Amino acid sequence: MKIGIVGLPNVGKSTIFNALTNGHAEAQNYPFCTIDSNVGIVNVPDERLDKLGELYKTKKITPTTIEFVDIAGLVKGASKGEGLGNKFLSHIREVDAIAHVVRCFEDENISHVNGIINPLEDIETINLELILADLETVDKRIERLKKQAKHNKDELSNLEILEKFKVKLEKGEYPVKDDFTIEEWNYLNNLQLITTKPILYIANILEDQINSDNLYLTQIKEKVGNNRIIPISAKIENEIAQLEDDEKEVFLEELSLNESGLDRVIKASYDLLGLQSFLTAGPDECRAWTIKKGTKAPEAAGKIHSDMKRGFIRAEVTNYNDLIKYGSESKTKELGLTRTEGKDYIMKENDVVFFRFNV
Ligand SMILES: Nc1nc2c(ncn2[C@@H]2O[C@H](COP(=O)(O)OP(=O)(O)O)[C@@H](O)[C@H]2O)c(=O)[nH]1
Ligand SMILES: [Mg+2]
Repeated sequence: MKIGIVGLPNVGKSTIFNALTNGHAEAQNYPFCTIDSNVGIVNVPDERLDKLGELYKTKKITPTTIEFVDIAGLVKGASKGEGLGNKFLSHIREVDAIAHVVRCFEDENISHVNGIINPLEDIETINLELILADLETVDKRIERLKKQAKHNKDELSNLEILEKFKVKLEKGEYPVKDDFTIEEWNYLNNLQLITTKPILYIANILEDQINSDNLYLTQIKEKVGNNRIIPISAKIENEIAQLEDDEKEVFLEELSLNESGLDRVIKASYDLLGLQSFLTAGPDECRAWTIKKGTKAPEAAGKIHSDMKRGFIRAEVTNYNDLIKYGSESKTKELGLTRTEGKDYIMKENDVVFFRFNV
């Protein structure tokens, strides 16, 4: 899974990217300092793995990962070639979801492209560029479909979907899933469009306002909805990223936070993308694997190895909480809490699984 971090220059994208990846993307006070997109792989925090590790006495803990890309160069007019122009667009097309960083911090030493902090206008500016980019893609495709529809009537219904989508874009409205049927949305989703990708907004706010009401934050919440916005302080996150795990907890407690903002970003991204994880556990390794919600057992087995999918026989499934509660697999088996599931089983959150397969 790949998430692209976008936003106007100097909003804190690279600072957040660095904190997320502990990496080396440059964070500097220049609008276009990150010319190439930076890619970083991040572990998805999962305390269940540590508990399973204790239970199975293994030190090998392998969390599942998310890839973040720091995408620079998005400014007003970018879809027409301003800033880094269309270069950013190809990077955004490749991601599964967008994390849109919005500047809510005031700092007179750090310039804002428009000279003034105005999160709502910033969101509009970026979203309009994305809309314009999609409008171009859609126009081209409509032209092509019109020609094809003369020979192939099936394309007529696709043409209708695209026309409906285009009407939205032309009004400057950001398309939302609810305006389309599932079939329509699925079709649109396969077209490498940008505005159909799930979006999460990250409000970068001042370090001393992280626990208080922030006017900007309230404004954004009203605009995009409560569950789409994650307030964080890039400065604090950067400090947290430098700490060891036990120091981290103390630091978070001092700030009256129970989780780092980045952990919240990662978890929210999971929800946003309709993803969940399942677990495998044993003396050799305890590991989390990412799947889409609704994935069936053989498909999930295929995440581990294609042979496991091909030769799938059954899955032995124990709920993580049962396993922790009763302390061992033999106990959950004895109590009938370890179930045998077949190929139509839909994986659930908190499943600890052992797959049986033929080679
Ligand atoms: N005061 C303050 N400065 C920040 C914060 N986040 C980023 N900055 C600074 O703003 C400047 C631009 O940040 P950067 O991450 O490079 O922005 P980008 O252009 O969006 O990648 C850098 O000098 C950062 O140190 C913040 O939360 N508070
Ligand atoms: Mg940057």
